[in-house]
Amino acid sequence: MTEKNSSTSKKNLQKILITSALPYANGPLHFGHIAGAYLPADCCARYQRQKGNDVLYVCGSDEYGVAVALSAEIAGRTPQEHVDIFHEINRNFFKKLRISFDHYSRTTCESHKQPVYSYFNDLFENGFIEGHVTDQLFSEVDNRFLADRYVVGTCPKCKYENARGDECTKCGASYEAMDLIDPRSKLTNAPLIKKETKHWFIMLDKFKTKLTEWIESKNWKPNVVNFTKEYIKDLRPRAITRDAKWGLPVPLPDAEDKVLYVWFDAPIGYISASMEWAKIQGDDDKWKKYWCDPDTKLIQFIGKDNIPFHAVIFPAMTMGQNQPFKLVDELPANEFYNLEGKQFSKSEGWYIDLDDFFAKYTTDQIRYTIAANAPENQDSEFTWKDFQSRCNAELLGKYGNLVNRVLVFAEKNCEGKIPAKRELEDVDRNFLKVIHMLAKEIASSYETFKLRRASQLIMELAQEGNTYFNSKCPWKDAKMVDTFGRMETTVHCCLECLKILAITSYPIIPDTADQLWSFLGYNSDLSKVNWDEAIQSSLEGGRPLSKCHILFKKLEDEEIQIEIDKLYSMKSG
Ligand code: B3M
Ligand code: ZN
Repeated sequence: MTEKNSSTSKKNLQKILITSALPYANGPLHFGHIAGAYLPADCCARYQRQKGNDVLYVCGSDEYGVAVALSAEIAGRTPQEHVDIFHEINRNFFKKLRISFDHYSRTTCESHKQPVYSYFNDLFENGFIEGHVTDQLFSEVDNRFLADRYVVGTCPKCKYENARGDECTKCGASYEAMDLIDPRSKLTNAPLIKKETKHWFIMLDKFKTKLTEWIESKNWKPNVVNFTKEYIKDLRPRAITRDAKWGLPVPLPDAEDKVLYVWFDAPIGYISASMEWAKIQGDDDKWKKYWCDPDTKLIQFIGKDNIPFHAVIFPAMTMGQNQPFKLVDELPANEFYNLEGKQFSKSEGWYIDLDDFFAKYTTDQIRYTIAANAPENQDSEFTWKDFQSRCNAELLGKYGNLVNRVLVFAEKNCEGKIPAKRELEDVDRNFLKVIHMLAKEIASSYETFKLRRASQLIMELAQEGNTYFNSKCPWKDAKMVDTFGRMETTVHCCLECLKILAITSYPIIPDTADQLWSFLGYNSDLSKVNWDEAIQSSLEGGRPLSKCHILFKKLEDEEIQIEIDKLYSMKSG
């Protein structure tokens, strides 16, 4: 099989820069995060690499900010100790899920400072950052200013009483802590007073016209575009500094004890991660090839709560600084992915123990379940029953079943080799046409970030194979000399279907696809096989197949019931 750096695939090589939101290194991640910004991005990266495109996929831990400092304080650790722990835990979780970052960095790394300060200094010199003395919330008990997550109070919008200092978990409003009604300290519950302090603001209002024009050209999901347009209507200066210790110091003389707001430095983390990647590649400037070329396509995967920062604030910051950096081209923001009707929450005992999960189930089982039910246009959820039926009825019943019956049959009746394709009947021609059409449709689903659709089509592909195999009854043809050739044609066409199945399912279930690829007797690395070339090239009759084994095991009702009982007992415990 031809590999991706052959001459044909080099022609329309597109540079694609993919990012996933940088997760805070202040707690373990769960499948809800994976469904929002990681699995969809990983499938996109894998697919685009298969298409022969030049992909750079970066991410990293978001390590500064008040949320991190607060949870470190609660855990009795220094912020650095705290992020060291969760950076490692989350990195391993991504590995387990086979998220194929080209680089996973962290915002406390050395290479992060320079681009952040260069953004800040440019914006400052260009008149887009201004300092103003304002009232901020001060705790007399603790003798310190408290910001963002250190503050709780009543939401100015929906009047929810336990709203966070920077956003309301109930109605989703985002605001400044000063806007809260009856602000209190999250740590001591003490009431807070207003006290004057100097802060620096990014003058977002100055970008209004430019942002409005820019957003017009975007063909994003309606909810993303509508949210963004609304947000742009009411753009006001926004504080980008905090009275805090944990964070990057504000690079100005009169800014002692002040650090940059985490949402100022975090998105620049996409750039610094790329810089760090380039260094590791031994070519310090290689990142510019992606970030500074207008022909690069920048695709940023995020959860819906991050839309304002990626659709408005970071683009404004980028417009106001001096480097020719790319603005986001595609922003596939996903909705939330819950657990049996409620948000995942470790503290409330509403979660899935991951060590336990991976001791029993495979990465592909969860990847497929999430993809098939991805929160693309509305919130969706993981339920144990859905997991069971995706694994049993789809992965095992359709995909695994086809793989197993075709390969076992070929082993027995075709000496374990790919049989030659003999004379085609209408039914064969039709089958080949349908499966090649499905391959095209799957490609366009990946192209447009529709994982639900891709998963569904993959199962249709497998089902077409099962139906065709049944309808041709190759076991009957194998018994007679004059129909033996007909049986060989059937098996050949089924193997063609399996080849397409391996290639097209690889972005979602890479481990399974790899195995299927090797069952088909290939020793090439499927991740490096060119999508179009491999789909178009015909199978060579006579080439040996490898021994196959069972791809998926059945999940029994009893074991799923145990999981459900455990979830509810953890909750009540
Ligand atoms: N750390 C927020 C979040 O996890 C965040 C994203 C940063 S992306 C630059 O919701
Ligand atoms: Zn609210």
